[in-house]
Amino acid sequence: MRLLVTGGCGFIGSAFLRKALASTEVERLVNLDALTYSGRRENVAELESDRRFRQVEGDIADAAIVERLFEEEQLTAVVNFAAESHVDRSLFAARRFVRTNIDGALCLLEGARGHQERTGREVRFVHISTDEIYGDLEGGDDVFREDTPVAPRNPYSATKAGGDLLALAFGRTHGVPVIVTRSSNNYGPRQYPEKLIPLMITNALQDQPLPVYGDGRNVRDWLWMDDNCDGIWAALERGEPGEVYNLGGASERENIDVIRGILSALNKPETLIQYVDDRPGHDRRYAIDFSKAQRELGFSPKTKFEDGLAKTVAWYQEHESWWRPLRDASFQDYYRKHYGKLGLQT
Ligand code: NAD
Ligand code: TDX
Repeated sequence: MRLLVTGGCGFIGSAFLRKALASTEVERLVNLDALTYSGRRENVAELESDRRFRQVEGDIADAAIVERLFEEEQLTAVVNFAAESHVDRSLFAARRFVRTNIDGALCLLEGARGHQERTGREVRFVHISTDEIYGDLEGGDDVFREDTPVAPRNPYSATKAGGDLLALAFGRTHGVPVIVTRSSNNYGPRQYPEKLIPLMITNALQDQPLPVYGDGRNVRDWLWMDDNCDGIWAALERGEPGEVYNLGGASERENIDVIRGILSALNKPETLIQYVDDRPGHDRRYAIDFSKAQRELGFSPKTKFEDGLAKTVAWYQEHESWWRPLRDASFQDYYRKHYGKLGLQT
């Protein structure tokens, strides 16, 4: 396999790169990453000595770079992780979400299609989507299935839905063997400390308040990032072109319970919890039926949430040098500037 991974300097992409390099099937591994605020070169540092690995700094929406990589590397597969990934940021800076999550996905699909047409060889294309494109579950026992209508409710999920549907359309209209995975919330080491779990851990480690949106009773399903990567790898190897696979963690939790778990693991007081205004358009509950991936890909989420959370807390405790520079003055400015505008106090 001659594989292009995009967004591999981010949280899930870097875990996937480590997994891919451990496989003898991979003859060449190229990581195209624009190194935005959430892309960290240090996340792939340990891989750079492997002669199969090539790191390229560039934008997935740049057609010239994408076409050049297909030519130079004679790629046979793509896994597209690159994205603007934070819902809160999409509330005040949606345009760059359109550029990366829609234009960027389109550019990679065009690149794969062009290469197939020039060489007559197929390019297997796994597009990483999200359960957020299904919208919201108001409670009860309902779950997202692959045939649940797509109904995104915030700018992030709307742009992810755009990329997802374009990918499926390219499979049908242009014969690119596209497979889409839609996973629930990932957690684990190296997640940028703006997302719920690492934000709460790093705030608690600094004895800063933990900002809980609304009543804290919104529910997310949590998937250990390496379990997600196992599912993505199986989709790359064995997924049926044109199909969508939900990947879930079977670990639904209310936010407030996740936060209490973090405080307890760090032996910090619950007085650090601070209820703040709700996120505009805050989805109430996500839950996912991943039986299709179990049946067809042999996927199963192996990591128990409490074990994964303990490992994550320990990682942030031991890797202050990784997260401390990310919690610097510009991070603070970002919160002051934008959260005020959204009516969120932190
Ligand atoms: P992340 O923000 O940690 O990483 C994103 C990476 O993409 C970064 O390395 C960044 O530099 C790179 N990137 C951004 N724009 C780019 C561009 N235009 N060109 C090239 N590279 C670019 O995100 P993550 O949490 O690792 O998410 C990875 C993927 O998984 C995303 O597609 C996201 O939508 C999806 N996803 C994430 C979760 C989650 O809980 N984190 C859940 C479901 C799906
Ligand atoms: O400070 C906070 N306080 C809070 O209560 C933050 C950052 C979040 N929250 C709540 C909002 C959500 O209910 O925690 C929950 C999780 O929030 P995020 O970590 O921002 O994730 P979410 O909005 O659920 O989106 C995530 O899952 C789907 C990822 O960021 C997406 O990339 C993925 O597609």
